[in-house]
Amino acid sequence: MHNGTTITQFIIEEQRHISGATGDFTSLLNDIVTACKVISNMVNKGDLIGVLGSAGSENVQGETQKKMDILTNEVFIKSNEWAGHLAAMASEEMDDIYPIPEGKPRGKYLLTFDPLDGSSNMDVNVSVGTIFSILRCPGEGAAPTEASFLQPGTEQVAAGYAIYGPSTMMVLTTGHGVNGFTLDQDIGEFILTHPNMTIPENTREFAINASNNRFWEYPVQRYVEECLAGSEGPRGEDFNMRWIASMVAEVHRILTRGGIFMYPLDSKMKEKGIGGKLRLLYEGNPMSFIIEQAGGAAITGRERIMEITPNALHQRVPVVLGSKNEVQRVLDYHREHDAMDAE
Ligand code: AHM
Ligand code: MG
Repeated sequence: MHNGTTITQFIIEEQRHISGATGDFTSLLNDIVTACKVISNMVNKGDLIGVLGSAGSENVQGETQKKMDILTNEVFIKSNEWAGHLAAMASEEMDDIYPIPEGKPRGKYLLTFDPLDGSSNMDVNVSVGTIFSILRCPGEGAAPTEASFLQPGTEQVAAGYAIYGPSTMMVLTTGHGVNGFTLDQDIGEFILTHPNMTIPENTREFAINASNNRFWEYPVQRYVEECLAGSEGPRGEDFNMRWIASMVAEVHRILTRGGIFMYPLDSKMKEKGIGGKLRLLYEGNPMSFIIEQAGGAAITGRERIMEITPNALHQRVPVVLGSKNEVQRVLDYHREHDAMDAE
């Protein structure tokens, strides 16, 4: 018998404080949790069930899909389409929105997700994760369209991620702080192990794919250069660096011990006409909600990510998130640079 609080118990108790809660939301979260348990099991079995490697197809963003991208997308749809809580879903792995099919009850929420973020890490057995966000469907029962999803991140009702690492964890916010749960494989339940996760305001650890250095804008180059100069540079302190190429793992580290994560805008993206690497609806917004709820900050470099009104389902944004004071510094560097440019 475990003595901890299960994620279901936690959500039910949290919802009790919300007047007018119907139980719909609790039940939706439960279905998401189930989907993540199924994905955890698949990730864990790996090549034993032949799920590694490429699927030979491309997603809407022209990225090669892994077999697991497609399979985990399917798991999320099957787990969440039947119960009547959702009006539609949107995923990094689907070109268009997925309205709840005819014949199934339609609910009041929208779900966006990246079913397996960092999936290129699957083949090398490094942590991957699932990211999700819940919005209300606007328009009082009207059929959902792509426009229904184009809401700023400040409208999110909940966001979370599951990380499939040495242990499987679920980290969740409903706008009242951030809590982490660890999957007890023996009983198949997520148990509250990390209540009230908070990010230290200061850090001496940064994460960025430094191979893109020559393509970055000056403010990012300046920030990283100063970190690298360490105790001999203007910061007067040595910094540590990490790059896992798995945003979920990166964010999880920051929630655990602080840090700053950056996937900034660069000249290669500008040439391609895209606004960043990471997607606003499936990665930027949910992670920003979690980071802010844990006391951190999340910006594009120039503005708060959650205040952007999306203009397309698969819109991409630059992402700078983590410990508040470092994120503020990156913002200041962009402002100084832009002000000089304007002179
Ligand atoms: P994905 O959703 O296709 O997996 O891409 C997102 C991932 C993030 O998890 C990670 O931070 C980034 O891509 C890594 O990019 P790079 O390979 O350029 O370092
Ligand atoms: Mg992703």
